[in-house]
Amino acid sequence: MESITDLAQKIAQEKHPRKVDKVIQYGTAGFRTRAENLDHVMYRMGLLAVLRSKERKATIGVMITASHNPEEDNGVKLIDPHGEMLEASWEVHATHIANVPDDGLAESLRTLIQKENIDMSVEGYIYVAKDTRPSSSSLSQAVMDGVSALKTNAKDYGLLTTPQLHYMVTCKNTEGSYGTDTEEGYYQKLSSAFKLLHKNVSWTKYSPVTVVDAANGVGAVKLKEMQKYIGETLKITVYNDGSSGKLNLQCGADYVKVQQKGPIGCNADAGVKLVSFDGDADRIVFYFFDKDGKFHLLDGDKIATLVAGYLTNLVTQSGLKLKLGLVQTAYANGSSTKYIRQQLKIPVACVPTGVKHLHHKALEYDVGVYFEANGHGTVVFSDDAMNQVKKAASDESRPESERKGARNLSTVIDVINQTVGDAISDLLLVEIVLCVRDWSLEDWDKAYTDLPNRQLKVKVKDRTVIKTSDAERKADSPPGLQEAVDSLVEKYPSGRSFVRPSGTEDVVRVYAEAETQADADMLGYEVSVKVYELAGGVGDKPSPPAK
Ligand code: NG1
Ligand code: ZN
Repeated sequence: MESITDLAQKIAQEKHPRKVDKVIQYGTAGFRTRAENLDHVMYRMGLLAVLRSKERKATIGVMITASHNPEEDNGVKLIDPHGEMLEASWEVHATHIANVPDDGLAESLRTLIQKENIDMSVEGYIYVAKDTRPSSSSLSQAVMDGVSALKTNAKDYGLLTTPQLHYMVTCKNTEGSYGTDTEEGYYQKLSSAFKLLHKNVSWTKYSPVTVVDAANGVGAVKLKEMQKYIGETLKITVYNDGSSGKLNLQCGADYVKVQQKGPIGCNADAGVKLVSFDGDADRIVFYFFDKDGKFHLLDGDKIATLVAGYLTNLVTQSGLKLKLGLVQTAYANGSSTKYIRQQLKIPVACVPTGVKHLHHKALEYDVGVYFEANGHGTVVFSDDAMNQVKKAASDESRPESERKGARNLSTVIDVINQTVGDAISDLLLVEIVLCVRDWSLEDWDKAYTDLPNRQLKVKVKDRTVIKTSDAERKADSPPGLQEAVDSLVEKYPSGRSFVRPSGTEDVVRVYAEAETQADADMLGYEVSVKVYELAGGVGDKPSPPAK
């Protein structure tokens, strides 16, 4: 009799053969490449999700998206039981299973089952969702085929934002204690808490009107849905909503952050609160134009400081002794780090790029705020902190002011999607803080001034020749590169620069900041040239900044 793994291989050969030889890696955000090369990978990730589910004895999520990448790309990532990113050791399994030749698939599955000691009689369960890319439907079907090849059931949510799927997985695996694993459950939980916090606050400078560029992605659909639950409390206008433009093309959080300008279709009056999501709505940035038409960006660093400042106040008010910390990456603007240390006086840690590193570090605090400069981030509360807050909120022996602080804290927790960065949830969270503080975006922006900065990409033959340490702030190889960067940095007041291989694109990223934009641009350029020369640049040499 044919075994189940042989059968899975047969289906792979017949319906989802591997047509590309190029090895694909499970990177910082799962597999990501041109959509036409992903069918076999999707099928195999359906298989792998089942094995992970049986091994963990829990529901596993599979999200089909390539986030802020162009529409032609797609990708897939697995979501572990508590809504977190797939464990690193399984990333290695994922890479192996995705790349093995068709005729070796059954054997590889058996080896994995044995290695991880998986009890195949355990019933697995898979949650699947996708973004709005044209390729997502058929790729999602390939995942479903993989799941059913191993005789396992799946729930296909259809379109969801990435953070919504993380949320569903967590709800399911906590048997509802985190929330209800339906879209309605998600909107209800977040919007009720939001409305409660917004109630009875009066303002003069805050504006409950927000204009959102949804990157022509899934966030548009879901934000419009959320608006129905929020009602009049916050008036959201959505554009770049997929009705005409292309996904992530000249729009979205990544475009706005990297280009440091508004997206296509953006023509707002001075001071209007503007927001961009990315293609799968796990990133958010805010911005506005001042009276002189100058663009002001409030990125992930600014969101982190705003939220951390607010939570610190609530913690103090509640009288609870909770340790709050903030986590950033090397991309965090130097001014933000200085502001957090000197003004907010909150401990701040720096970790390598990639949400899993930030999330993991944030869990070390009672209240861990983490944000990448690009706008991906959230807040995590330890179980103990959540219990303390809940208890304090109704503890009659505490003064009313402390109970009020704890009550507010407890409600804020429900606005936050703790499982992963979530543009919709972060939007509501920021609105609450701005409203309570009675701040316009100008007021928020005044907290500190970003050092001018520049992000560049350099194409090299093999980006893995660049090895980094010290949370990616130092390049240990190729030889001589770090020394070259150091001596360039020295030339510029407040200069800082680092290089690292991207985990999602075949490029080396260069970051530079300095006291003036011209210096940041020049430093970025000079470092790019060094990368090109010392790390095997291909194609055109980096070109100098336009004068
Ligand atoms: P890479 O391509 O490894 O730089 C980018 C972002 C990360 C993270 C991932 C996942 C920058 C500089 N890098 O990673 O922060 O968000 O994508 O989407 O923004
Ligand atoms: Zn994204």
